[in-house]
Amino acid sequence: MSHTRGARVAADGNNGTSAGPQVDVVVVGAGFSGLYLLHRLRAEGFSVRVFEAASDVGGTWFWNRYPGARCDIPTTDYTFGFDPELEREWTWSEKYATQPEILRYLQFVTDRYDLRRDITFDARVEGAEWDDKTGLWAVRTSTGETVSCRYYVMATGCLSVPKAPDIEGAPRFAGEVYFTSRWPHEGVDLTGKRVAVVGTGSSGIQSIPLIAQQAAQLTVFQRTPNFSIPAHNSPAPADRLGRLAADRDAYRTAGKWSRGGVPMEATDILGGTASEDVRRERFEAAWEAGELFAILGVFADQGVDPASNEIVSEMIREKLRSIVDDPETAEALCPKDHYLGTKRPCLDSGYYATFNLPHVRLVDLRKSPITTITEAGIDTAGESYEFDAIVYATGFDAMTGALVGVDVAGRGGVTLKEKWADGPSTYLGLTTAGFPNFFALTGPGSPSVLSNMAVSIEQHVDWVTDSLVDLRATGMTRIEPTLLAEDGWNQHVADCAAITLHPTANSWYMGANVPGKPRVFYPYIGGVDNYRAACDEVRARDYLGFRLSGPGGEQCHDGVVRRLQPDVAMVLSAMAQMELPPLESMSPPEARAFMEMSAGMRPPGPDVGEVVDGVLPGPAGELEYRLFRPASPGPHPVVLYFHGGGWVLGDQVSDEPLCRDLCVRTDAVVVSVNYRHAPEARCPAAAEDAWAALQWVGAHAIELGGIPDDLVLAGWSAGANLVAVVTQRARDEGGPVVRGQLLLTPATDSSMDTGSFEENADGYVLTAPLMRWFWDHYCDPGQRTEPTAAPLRGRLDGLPPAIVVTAEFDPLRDEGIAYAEALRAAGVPVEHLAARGHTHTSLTMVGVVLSGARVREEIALRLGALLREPVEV
Ligand code: NA7
Repeated sequence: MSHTRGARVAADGNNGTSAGPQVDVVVVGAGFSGLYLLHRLRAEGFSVRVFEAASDVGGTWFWNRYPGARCDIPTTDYTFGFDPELEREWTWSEKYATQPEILRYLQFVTDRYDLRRDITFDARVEGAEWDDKTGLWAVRTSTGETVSCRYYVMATGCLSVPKAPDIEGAPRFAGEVYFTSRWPHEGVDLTGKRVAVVGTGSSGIQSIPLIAQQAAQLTVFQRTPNFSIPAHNSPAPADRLGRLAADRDAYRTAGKWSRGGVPMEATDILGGTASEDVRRERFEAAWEAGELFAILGVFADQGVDPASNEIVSEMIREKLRSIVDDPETAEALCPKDHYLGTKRPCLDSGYYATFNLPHVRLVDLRKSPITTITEAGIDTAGESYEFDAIVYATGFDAMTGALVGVDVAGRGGVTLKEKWADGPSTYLGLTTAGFPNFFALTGPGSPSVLSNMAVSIEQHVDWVTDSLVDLRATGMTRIEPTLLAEDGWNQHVADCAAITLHPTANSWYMGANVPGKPRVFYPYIGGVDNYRAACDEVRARDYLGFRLSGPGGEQCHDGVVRRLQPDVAMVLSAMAQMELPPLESMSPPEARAFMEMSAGMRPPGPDVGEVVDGVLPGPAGELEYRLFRPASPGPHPVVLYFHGGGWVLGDQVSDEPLCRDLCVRTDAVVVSVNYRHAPEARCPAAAEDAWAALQWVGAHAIELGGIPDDLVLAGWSAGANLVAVVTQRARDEGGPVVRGQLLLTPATDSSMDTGSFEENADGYVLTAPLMRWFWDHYCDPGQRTEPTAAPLRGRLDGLPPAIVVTAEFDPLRDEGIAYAEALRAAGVPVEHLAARGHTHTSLTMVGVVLSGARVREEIALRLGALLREPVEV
């Protein structure tokens, strides 16, 4: 292999005259990502050609030359970090550099690493075809050249294809027309002109104050008001510069392992529970910082909790109202139709104050939509306007526009456009099945636009380059993800988005700005840190989810890199960091005290109408209960609930957040009754108590505010075991009436030898040793096979309908499934809900594991149907 630095000949020694490639790698685009990729690949001895449609390097920063164009990540971070020497040689003049300075920087980088000689400018890549026989790509350019290569990388950026103006009559306008994204290089003089700006995204918001300085009249056409905060531009921020100077590596590492690619101190303060003073203080600090990640991180929960988000949103609106003189204009500028952050917020320099100028006017298109563009200007429903120039700041076909815009044909001639017709599908946001040896940098399914692009780009480039080096070292020449891995990643990307407020917005993150574009959440919102960890893990697990082949052989470690729900993973990792002692290493009283202490730190669960504590008679003394009543007028159906805790831990309040959640979602009275615990009272004491509770609650439904005979039993874990046991007994003893049973991750058998028991023996809170500890305390070995302990071994016909919920990562999963199947076989109506990516405990973590809410909603729907369905009694 030729590893000559900068060689034009492919690494397998071929010059393109025989069956081999002309170059190892073709890269499309010479922006931040294409430049760094070229540098790294070349340093590793690969031959590379870069094609760039523009006449020079720069990508986004070549094209977007509108007045006021700046980066919106501080230059301390929006910069290459791969070479300390480079960092020493370049000093940014401002906190947020202007487009000309960023372009100069990229030109400087290009020259410093002598990159130009491998870049062909003014050459647009129009098509790329994979040949499965030769294992090569043929890349066609607008200059008529076709180049064969082993690997094809699109470094085409996320916001590079301007959205076509989708406004009726646009071509008719006879005056000057400008697009912020294609601003003339020689600049534009708008002095003395009547100018319209259409669009108030980042480009509009950055350019409007400067256009206003020139124009005689400026009319801003706003469809959606956007959140914007002042950039407070200045020299680069002293605190960040100081940290960089003190320890550059540590600072850069912190950026790489941060959520957004910029070192930030994460907060755990929640909007709802913070005091007014704390809220104000945190907001003002973020406003003063003038940084996107600061305003998006005022509270830990503002991206997921509407109420928390609204606190920050309203504070921004207050600021805006205090800046804009005319109250009607101020109100029209106030964003109210989307949550802060669900459309990319802007950083501005004097945007809102611009509307105080006498020659600047805002037209609210929500009130008065554009009907047509005319030869002379713009007609809205209410008025006709005449202009000398129209500036469109109407955005981009983001994330996928540039990728599907090229005719990329993979195996069997299927194009990327065809494959992605219903939305992008990728593995790690970098690769896609059916397109071997193809990589997209900052593609959909990667953090890209939600992150500091500079950091994300370096991570992508390093991952791709390192992979190509690995392939070469092992004699592999093909890499392609498997469908299993890709589907798993798509699911993970969707799971991450689903717990946030993002899917609620009509944003370009959702493809909503381009008519007909599939509505999915395009970027990966799980964080730069988690993304990097996933990519690293794929390599560390020897290319998990990829099929590799070549002269060196073939390999495929198929699998899914992220299977846990993202918030479940976060909780598990936080718990792992606490290095808590295992419960089974404690005595039962110690374990109970520990559980009680942890319960004190969790969110309380939703508000209910009323909470009533009481006692009921049990076989060995009183049993305490706590009743949760809905706010709606009663009487209500009744859910008799038994808590989890392995028959050893817990009481009537230990599952309170879950009980409140059930109460609110089902609009039923939930009565959570305590029972005697082991080892003090061993099996069947708990089941005897549960039976007594059922009889008493059944007989006292009216006093409790319930509807007689409208009762279901519900329980979690050991509590679900008790539900199954007493439901069987109620059948045998002819009452009380039980309309249904909800078994949430139930313990149904004592064998402890199922596949799920083995697979999930460790690491998911309920471990195999803990489960053994529970059984040992609860039940003598001789009794464990009795139906009073192991209801799976009981008679199952004639039981009321069941809702069985199992969690994927739960030792008890298979015994839950077995119970559901056995019930079904016995003729009992069963709804089985398999909670994907959940653990034994995560579904009960109300307000913490947000992904559990979807499952609880499903449960409530089914429970509600059982409760309200008229049945023969
Ligand atoms: P954006 O953020 O997509 O903004 C485009 C703006 O143009 C936005 O206000 C749109 O309103 C508006 N728009 C788009 N089409 C129309 C029509 N037909 N009529 C009226 N208004 C329209 O693009 P930018 O270039 O500003 O910013 C892109 C990113 O670049 C930015 O997030 C930073 O990351 C850098 P809408 O919101 O769709 O109602």
